[in-house]
Amino acid sequence: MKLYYSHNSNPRLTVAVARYTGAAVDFIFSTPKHPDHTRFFVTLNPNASVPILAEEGRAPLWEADAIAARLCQITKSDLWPAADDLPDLLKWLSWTHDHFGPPCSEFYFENIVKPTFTEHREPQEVMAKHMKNFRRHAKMLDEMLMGRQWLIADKLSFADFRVAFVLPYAAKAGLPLSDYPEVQRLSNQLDQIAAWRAPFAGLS
Ligand SMILES: N[C@@H](CCC(=O)N[C@@H](CS)C(=O)NCC(=O)O)C(=O)O
Repeated sequence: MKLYYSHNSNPRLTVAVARYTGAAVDFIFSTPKHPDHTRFFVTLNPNASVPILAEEGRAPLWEADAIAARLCQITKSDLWPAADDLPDLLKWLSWTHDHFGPPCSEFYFENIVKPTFTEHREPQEVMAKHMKNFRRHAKMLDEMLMGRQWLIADKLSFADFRVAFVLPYAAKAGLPLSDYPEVQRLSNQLDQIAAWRAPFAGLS
């Protein structure tokens, strides 16, 4: 079973899950957007993006959350919450994708990805709008974390991994985590877990 990954946020999430669950995967460092490589990657994922999980006898699986689900299924890991807690997991996945993730991704793209290929920067007022959006949702997450260690059933789960997908990059992205002490705490707690803190250890 191969996990095609890069060092960006969604692949990082799946490498962390693979490491955490101990799934027997071969990690394949990938550059799917490289013009010489895209043709191969679209055969695995029509979006030509990573992560992709290629498992013998099954269609290649793309989308980080789906790959996390599959890795937890294979390893029987309780990182994927039990049936009773699935609605809560879906709530946090949906909230991250629709609300918290987009402003995080704007900063990630502007300050981490864009400098690798262009000098163009968004006008300050555009980034200020994204910052307002980030602050609104970070405040909500901060409030939701008060009085609980983890998001679901006070037990580490993939919900914590997903909402935190961009937190390891917060400093470089310019996200003011320290203004949100509970979110900062979640990030610090996750950093106690080697698979999360250093998912690429020993890999290219
Ligand atoms: N919705 C997809 C997003 C996949 C995606 O956007 N992948 C980006 C990295 S985050 C990618 O392949 N970029 C090219 C690269 O990393 O080389 C998921 O959850 O997996």
